[in-house]
Amino acid sequence: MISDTMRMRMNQQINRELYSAYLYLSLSAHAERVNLKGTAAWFMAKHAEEMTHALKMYRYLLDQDAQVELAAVDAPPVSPDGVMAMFEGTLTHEREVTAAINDLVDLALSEKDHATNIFLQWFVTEQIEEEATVNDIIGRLQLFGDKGQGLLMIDNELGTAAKTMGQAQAPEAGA
Ligand code: OFO
Repeated sequence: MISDTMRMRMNQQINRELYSAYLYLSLSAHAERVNLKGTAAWFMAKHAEEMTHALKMYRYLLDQDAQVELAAVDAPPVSPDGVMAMFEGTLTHEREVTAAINDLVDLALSEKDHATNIFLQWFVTEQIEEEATVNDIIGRLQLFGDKGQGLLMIDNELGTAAKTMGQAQAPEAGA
């Protein structure tokens, strides 16, 4: 049993996770259109990850006999030009998600809601990893360049990373 406030806030977080999935799907499409296939695959894998985050929360609410209330998902912004801007935007977004997760943990603690607190710890850890991964990509873009050979190398790395990140891959062009 969770409080009405927690139910409402968890539903808002489901919406935020779905928005994240939508944002990364949009970035994947943009990357593919500018021929960054590895980057497109990486954002597609991120899209799949965010869907699993939303579904974890969805499952938690149902397991707590709480209502799932799906709201409209905002449209993502027009994707920025340049791979650096794409990853900087991703980092900014993930930091906002981290703050939202931390707020949820604060609420769980203030309500002495131990079950939700334990449930949310997985997300706390996940956000550390997500921010670190994106920070690392930005660092490599700064080091090797976000154009020409440096970008080609990093795009290849992102394509390889996408394979280990999950099931989802950017659909083959023309498939
Ligand atoms: Fe769901 O972790 Fe990113 O947003």
